[in-house]
Amino acid sequence: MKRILVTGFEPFGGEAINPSLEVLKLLPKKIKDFEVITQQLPVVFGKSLEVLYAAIEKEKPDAVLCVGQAGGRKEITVERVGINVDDARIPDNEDNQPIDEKIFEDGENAYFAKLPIKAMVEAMKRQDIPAMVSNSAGTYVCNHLMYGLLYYINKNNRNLQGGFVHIPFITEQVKDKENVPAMELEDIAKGLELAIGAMAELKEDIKVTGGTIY
Ligand code: PCA
Repeated sequence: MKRILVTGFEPFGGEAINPSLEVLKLLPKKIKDFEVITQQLPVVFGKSLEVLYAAIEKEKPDAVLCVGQAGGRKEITVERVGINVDDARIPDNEDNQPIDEKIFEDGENAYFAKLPIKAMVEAMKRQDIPAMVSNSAGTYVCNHLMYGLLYYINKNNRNLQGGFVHIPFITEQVKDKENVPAMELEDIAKGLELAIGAMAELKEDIKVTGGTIY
């Protein structure tokens, strides 16, 4: 059986929870022909990647899907690209706040996700889970992790499938916030299961548009 490593982040930015961590608890142990392994990561530049690399070396997965919270987004967004820059809007959980620093000096400017991103989005939308392709994972710890994963894949293990999914706030996080979109945790879990199912079935992506003007 193939193995997929799915990661989630600890809370950050003043939030009590991070849905990316909560959702790991709801994922089935098996999805299609993937056995699911989960890993919690710190919201810390550098350290998040160290923990990710150690988990990859230990578990030797066939695929890695990293998940993070993107508060304010309405849909589950499958990220297309990771870029070689850290530019932190707020300090991370250990008070690091890099500004315009390269993640890896010897890395490309950007790496594309090694995932069938369109097929993952379509699998979710078909079951009425709001989903779209995102063309920017930002410049905080999530982009740092995505870029670092793809750097690792490009340098060390080209057979590994890997990429990143951002998820919205869940309903309980927006009770005291005005006009901030959210999804039910159960729907996010269902969406991720469908997206991972598409990863299990496809190496090549499907041809549908994921372009946006903004
Ligand atoms: N979201 C942050 C980092 C951790 C998380 O869950 C981000 O989008 O960069």
